[in-house]
Amino acid sequence: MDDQTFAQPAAALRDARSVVILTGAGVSAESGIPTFRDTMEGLWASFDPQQLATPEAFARDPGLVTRWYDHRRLGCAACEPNPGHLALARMEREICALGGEFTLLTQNVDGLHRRAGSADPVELHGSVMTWRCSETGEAVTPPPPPAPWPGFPPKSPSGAPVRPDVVWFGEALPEEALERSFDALSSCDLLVSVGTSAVVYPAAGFIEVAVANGARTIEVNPKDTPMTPIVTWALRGPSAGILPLLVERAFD
Ligand code: BV8
Repeated sequence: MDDQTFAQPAAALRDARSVVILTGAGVSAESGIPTFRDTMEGLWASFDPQQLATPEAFARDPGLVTRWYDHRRLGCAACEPNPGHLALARMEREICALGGEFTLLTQNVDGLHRRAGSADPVELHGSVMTWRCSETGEAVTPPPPPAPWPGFPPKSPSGAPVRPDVVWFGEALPEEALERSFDALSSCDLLVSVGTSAVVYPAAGFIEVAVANGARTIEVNPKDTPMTPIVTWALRGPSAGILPLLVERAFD
């Protein structure tokens, strides 16, 4: 990718006064966390994430579903933020130092943005690091990684199965996450979409909302997505390579 490719998006980032970032599983790919569209490895190769990430799957087989999520919890805990996560944390500091507003919306449940130093990521789809009683909603703390739950499904003090604090297909996103998202989207002048296939709603629709509100948009992804036709700039490549270059070009 030649230097000229970054000139305009970097200038737009430097001049932006209200930035929204939307990330998907691709931003964590270079940390070693498989994306949803990668074939899942090992034991999970024969399962479809969209079949496991539902309340129906949990009701049908809470043991299998919680075993899958605990495998992901420990996998995420063993991974480190990559240069793409770190570049987003620097971008936030630079924009805020210039008096601008910055909101990071993530579809990821791996906790890597917070570990990379992002101040207050909006976890649209929750977190695999925290779990709760499936009946009372009360928090139930999992064993500290690398220890797995002792048994599956884990049970809460009330005896009900414990579930991960993630949003499953068919479940509503947290009210506060939606409010913060639409509040930021209503006034943003630049949205950067990173590592998302842009097929899961309502998150994918946030890109259309930003465009409709007059924001310019940057898409960072090795491949085209259904939103590519409406973005201002498409930066084709892995985010761990692209994001540091974009941030350096804008702020160094
Ligand atoms: C809702 C948490 C309504 C769990 C996730 C029928 C019934 C019910 C709902 C629906 C329905 N039909 C449609 C819907 C809506 C549904 C939906 O959108 N379905 C899709 C499949 C059509 N949405 C929902 O159900 C949402 N809720 O609508 O509620 C409602 C309202 C009121 C009351 C009740 C209900 C909830 C959706 C959230 C589901 N939970 N995750 C978990 O993690 O297990 S979704 C999960 O999949 C992720 O969070 C993420 O959102 C999505 C995967 O997308 P990506 O993150 O983009 O990852 P993906 O693998 O797809 O792509 C990776 C990308 O990275 C690729 O583009 C690739 O090119 C790129 N990449 C690869 N390497 C790199 C890279 N990019 C950069 N650098 C690299 N190195």
